[in-house]
Amino acid sequence: MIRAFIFDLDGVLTDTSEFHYLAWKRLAEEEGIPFTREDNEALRGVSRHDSLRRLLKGRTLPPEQFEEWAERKNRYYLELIAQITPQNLLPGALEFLQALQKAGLKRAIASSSKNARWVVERLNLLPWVDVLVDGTMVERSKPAPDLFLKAAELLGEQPYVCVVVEDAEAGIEAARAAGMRVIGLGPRERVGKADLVIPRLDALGLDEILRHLEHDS
Ligand code: B16
Ligand code: MG
Repeated sequence: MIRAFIFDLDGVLTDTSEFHYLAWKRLAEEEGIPFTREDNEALRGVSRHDSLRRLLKGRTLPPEQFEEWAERKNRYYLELIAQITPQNLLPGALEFLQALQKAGLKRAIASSSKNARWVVERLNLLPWVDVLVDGTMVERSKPAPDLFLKAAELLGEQPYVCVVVEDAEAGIEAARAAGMRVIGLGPRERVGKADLVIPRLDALGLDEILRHLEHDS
């Protein structure tokens, strides 16, 4: 029985992952640290501080400098997302939320991002979800299950009736740790550990997705 869907934000409902990449890249160039698109793949769904630790690849910084770098990256990110509108929704995102609402299924967004509320407001998505959980509301970020468990709690549902939609390896791990089924969006190398892998949200209809997930459980 499936009663609720919990969506990741960056990379699932909107493509802010590109803006995260450009902001980290700018910081890395300023500081003379090599940083490629491939390096950025490992940062999907990972919190700001954990991302900076990965970008540093074992190098350490004094705490104050670490904070300054994290804040600088965030400033660059905020500059890039200042112009976000509902046109930045990924194909099928709004339609999928609408189909869920029509089918009487609950909807939440659970993002590691501390900027998630602002982005969700700009995308005009608040009317389509029951619950929004962001990186300011839990201690541990993905791959810990906390964001998804918090979303289930606020939805008033048990984890086993929830389905997570994720684009990140860390997010899929988090959903599994929460005891939820998970749909992976993107290439198998990245999201192959999900229960169902699809290239993008508009690739399958809701009925077909539910059939796949219920058949496999
Ligand atoms: P912020 P998600 C994640 O969002 C991003 O995928 C990840 O790249 C980012 O570092 C993280 O949010 C924290 O974001 O710096 O805005 O707090 O994929 O969980 O929606
Ligand atoms: Mg994501």
